[in-house]
Amino acid sequence: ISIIYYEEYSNIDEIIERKSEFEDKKLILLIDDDTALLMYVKEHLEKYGWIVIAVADPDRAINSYYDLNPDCVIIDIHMKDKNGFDVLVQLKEKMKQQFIPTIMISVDHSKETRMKSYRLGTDDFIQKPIDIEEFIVRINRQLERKQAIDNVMLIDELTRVYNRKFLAQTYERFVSSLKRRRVSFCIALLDLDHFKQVNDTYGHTVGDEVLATFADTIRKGLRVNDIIIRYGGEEFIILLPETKANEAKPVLERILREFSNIPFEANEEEFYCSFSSGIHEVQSSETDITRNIEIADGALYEAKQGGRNQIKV
Ligand code: GH3
Ligand code: MG
Ligand code: MG
Ligand code: MG
Repeated sequence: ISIIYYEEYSNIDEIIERKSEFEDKKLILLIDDDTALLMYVKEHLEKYGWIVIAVADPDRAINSYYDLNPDCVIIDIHMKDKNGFDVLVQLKEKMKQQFIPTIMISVDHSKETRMKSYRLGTDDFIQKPIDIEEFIVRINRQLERKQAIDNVMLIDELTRVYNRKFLAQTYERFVSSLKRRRVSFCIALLDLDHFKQVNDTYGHTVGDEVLATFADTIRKGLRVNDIIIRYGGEEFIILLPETKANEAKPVLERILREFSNIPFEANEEEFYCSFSSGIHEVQSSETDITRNIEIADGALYEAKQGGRNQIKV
């Protein structure tokens, strides 16, 4: 990473190539034709723990937008070959329904320029010369807004795990690191056993409690990098990075033991639940998401056929 840090400005290809290394870091795309400013800002922001992609060529930034997938975009309004407003409009088109905060920066902070920026949909406007302390605070505020919006959009309310919308992008990330670094990952499909009976006997509210407890138990039993997704009503998908099937199985078995020992109470009665799971280790020779989920589903089916309350690979 240190190579990228102190270059004059960023090597976009290298950043795309190494993106998975700074997955947990915020990525800021900074577009300005003033390379001295790029260097100055980049150095300060990176001290703050963000990754800054500093580019002087706006078209290059626009063309690599999807690969970079930044958390915040900062655009200079007055550039040699291109108007920052046009860059904003073009990027906004690419962002579609996704929320990515944008900040316009300019020496010209006339009301007209500011109003035009806001009308085109920018989230903030900061005048040059840049006061770096204030700049950092305002960027941070935008990053927090984005985080809050992402959390609402991608998290299932009942179980507090990711919803289905999060699956495709996470899966693609795992596949790209499988291809690049040859590290396998596993998909586990989990489905509560006889859950319809729980609802029928104790009611939907109790069923909801069981679901929430199920998700909590999965969460407690996993590592921080494992991803839990509510795939359907009482069906969950876990993506386990850098994990082989023979490593995933004992993890799931421990979660199953844990969960099946939790007493639930309803109608002055105590009852227990269990789940079944199918695990599949994704291979670089077959990376299609639908196909791989199908294979995990096949293993889940076997677990159900084998009497439920068990894990199959
Ligand atoms: P199996 O062991 O074969 O999986 O049996 P099952 O009864 O769990 O399977 P089935 O797919 O027939 O039933 C799933 C039930 O899950 C049906 C549906 O009412 C219930 N369900 C789905 N989403 C929710 C939810 O959000 N809350 C509650 N309480 N129930 C839900
Ligand atoms: Mg300029
Ligand atoms: Mg089901
Ligand atoms: Mg079920």
